[in-house]
Amino acid sequence: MLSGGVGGARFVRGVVAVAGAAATTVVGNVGDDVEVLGLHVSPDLDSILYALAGLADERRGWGRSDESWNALETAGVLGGENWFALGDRDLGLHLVRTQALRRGESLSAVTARLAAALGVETRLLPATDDRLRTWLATPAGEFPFQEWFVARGHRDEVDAVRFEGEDAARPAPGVVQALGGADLILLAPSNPYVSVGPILAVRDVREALARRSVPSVAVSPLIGGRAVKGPADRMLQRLAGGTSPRHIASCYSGLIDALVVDEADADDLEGLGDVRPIVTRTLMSDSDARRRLAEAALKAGSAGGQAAGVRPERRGSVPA
Ligand code: FO1
Repeated sequence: MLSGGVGGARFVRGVVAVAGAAATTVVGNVGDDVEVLGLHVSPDLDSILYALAGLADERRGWGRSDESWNALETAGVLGGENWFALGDRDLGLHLVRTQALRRGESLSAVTARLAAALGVETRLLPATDDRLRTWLATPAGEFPFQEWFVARGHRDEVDAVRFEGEDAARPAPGVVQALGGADLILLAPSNPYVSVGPILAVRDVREALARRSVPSVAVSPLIGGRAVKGPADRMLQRLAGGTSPRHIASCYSGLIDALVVDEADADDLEGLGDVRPIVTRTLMSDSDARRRLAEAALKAGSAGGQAAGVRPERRGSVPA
């Protein structure tokens, strides 16, 4: 599964509940990684880690539950950075990760260690160990992802998205092998531009997906053309020309065989071409809803007879 943070992490939990931790590999976005107070923060990897470890703040969708903010408050009083809310519990993870990276450990190696320490059995791989950063061009100038998203509250319309480092970025160890050996590939209901986009900006990852021999199923992050949270709808409107299922599918041209959309979008399924629509309820309001959505996506893949180039012997082999 390719996944961004908040919505992606919820979907990852559903997939793991249905398919099992050992059967699932998650490739996470690192384009919104940021250095704050000298610490390396990987928000999307952490949202997935915390979700799978049962430590996530479910309402916010990022950071940890039962969080306190004493260190951040002190940093603010002392004139340090406090625009990016790092909680006390969360900070512990950033300290360990940053120290490991400074010692020369790769992001994928330290992520695996953190996952194991938190009891997470699902394999979580960053898309790349190399530096890859998302930048947004807006009428007010170009901003790194978190400056646009958090500091400016993603209020600026986006004219273009750029991935610094994409030419040199190689997939992290295991990513291409996971895609090549999968029974099914899922694209989580994450923002196609800034959450899945940076993963696909790693050339070898995109190429592995383009030459897949198994079904690839994306889940739309929009319901009735609107984002549940965040700027995905505004970005699609401006960059793709609309917020219908076909506009989502256009972000993944040649990379998906089916698109899971909400019932609210069922009347708007024209223009999908070869992409098979699967209509279901996509709002992940609780664990049952997450599981139902995961089941629909897994079923879409295992019944993927219309997918071009699907190896027949691999169909239907997804554990459920
Ligand atoms: N999102 C916010 O809107 N404001 C924050 O202050 C903030 C802090 C933060 C700290 C750690 C972390 O793992 C995530 C955090 N997020 C925050 C979420 C994050 O910016 C975005 O949700 C993702 O980068 C987009 O997927």
